[in-house]
Amino acid sequence: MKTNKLLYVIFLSLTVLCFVEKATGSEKSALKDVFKDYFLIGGAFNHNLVSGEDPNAAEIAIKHFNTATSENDMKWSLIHPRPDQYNWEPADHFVDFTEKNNMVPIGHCLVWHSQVPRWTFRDDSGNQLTRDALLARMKDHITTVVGRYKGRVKGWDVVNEALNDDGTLRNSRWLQIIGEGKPEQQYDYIAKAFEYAHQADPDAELYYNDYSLSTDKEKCDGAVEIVKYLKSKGLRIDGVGIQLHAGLDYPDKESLEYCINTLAATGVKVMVTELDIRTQRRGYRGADISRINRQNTSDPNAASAEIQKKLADKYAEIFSILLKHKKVITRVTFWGVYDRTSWIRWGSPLLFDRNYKPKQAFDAVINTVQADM
Ligand code: 9MR
Repeated sequence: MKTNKLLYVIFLSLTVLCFVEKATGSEKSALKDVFKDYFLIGGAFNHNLVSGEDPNAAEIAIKHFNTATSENDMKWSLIHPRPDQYNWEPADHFVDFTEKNNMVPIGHCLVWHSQVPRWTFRDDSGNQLTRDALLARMKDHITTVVGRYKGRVKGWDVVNEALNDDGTLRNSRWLQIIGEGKPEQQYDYIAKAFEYAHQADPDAELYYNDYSLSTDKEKCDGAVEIVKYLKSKGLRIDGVGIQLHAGLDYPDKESLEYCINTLAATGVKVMVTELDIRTQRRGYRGADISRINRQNTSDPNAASAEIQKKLADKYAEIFSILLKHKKVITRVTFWGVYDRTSWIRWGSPLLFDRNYKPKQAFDAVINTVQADM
C-alpha cells in the first residue's frame, strides 16, 4: 500500500513537472543560442520579474535572453520621485538580476518628456526654472543615476522620444526651457544630456531611442539629424534604438530597411529596442501610452488561429530583415516577456502568451535563422 502511494506521488509529480515544462516551453531552443552569431537578444523586465514575484517570467528570461532593459524602474519619476529622494531599490534589483544571470543590462531612460515629475521644471516657489537651472538639475540627475551604475550598466537610452512624427523636435519642457525658443539652441538639451552621461561613465554606450522610426521616413531622418549634430559637436553617441512597436501590417519591409540603412550610414550601431507587434488592426500606430490608453480597444480575436498565423508571419518578416542587416544590428530587445504583462494590454504582441507558452510566432522567429544559413 505504502509503495503504491509512493508510486502514485511520483507519477503525479512527474505529470505536473511535464506540464510546467510544456507550459513555459522549456523543451524549445533558447533564443540566445539561436541568435548568438547575430545579435544580442533580450526583453524589457518589470519589477515583478527581477524581484522573484513572477518566477515563470524569470525562467523564460533566463533561458532565452542575454540582454535586458529596465522597463520602468530607471525612469525619472520612479528612480527620482522628489528633488532630494532617489528610490534605488527596484533599479538595483534589475541590475543585480542581470548580473546574476549573465545578461547585458541596458538603462532606460535618462531624459524623456514622459514619466518626469512636475517639480523637475520648477523651483521651490513653483516658478519655472531658467535654462541654466534646468541644465544643472539634469546634470545632477544624470550624474547621480549613471554614476551609481558606472561600470555595470552597459549602455543608456540617454534621450528618449525627442522627435515628432514629421521629424521635427517635440515641443517638450526640455526643449522649451533649455532651447529658449532659439533655433540655434534647439539641440542643446540633447547634446548636454549626452555630454553629462559620458562624463558620469566614460565607458558606457550612449543611445538615442524613438518609436515610428521604421514607419515614418521623416522621423528617421530626424534621428539622423540628431546623430549628426552630436557628432559635429564631438560628443559620444554609440547607437540609435529603433523601438519597433509594430503592427500586423506595419512597418513595411522597404521602410524598415530604409531606416536601418539610413541610421547605419551615420556610423552608429542600430538596435531594435522595444519590439512587439500589435494584433489590433485600426487606430493609432505610435507608442504614446496616453493615446493608447484613451483608445482602449480590446482585441477579442487576438488568440485566434488566423491572427496567430499573421503574427508569426510578421515576426518572421521582421526577423529576416534584421538578420540580413546583422552587420549593423547589435541588439534586438522585445518590450516585455509575455503577453499578460505587456504594456499593450489587449492584444497578443509578444512571443509568449498570457500563460507563458511559446506561440507559433516563437517558432517562426527561430526558423528565420535556419532560412538565413
Ligand atoms: O512599458 C511601459 C509601461 O509599463 C509604462 O506604463 C509606460 C509609461 O509611459 O511606458 C512603457 O514603456 C514605454 C517606453 O518606456 C518608451 N517607449 C514606449 C513604451 C511603451 O509605451
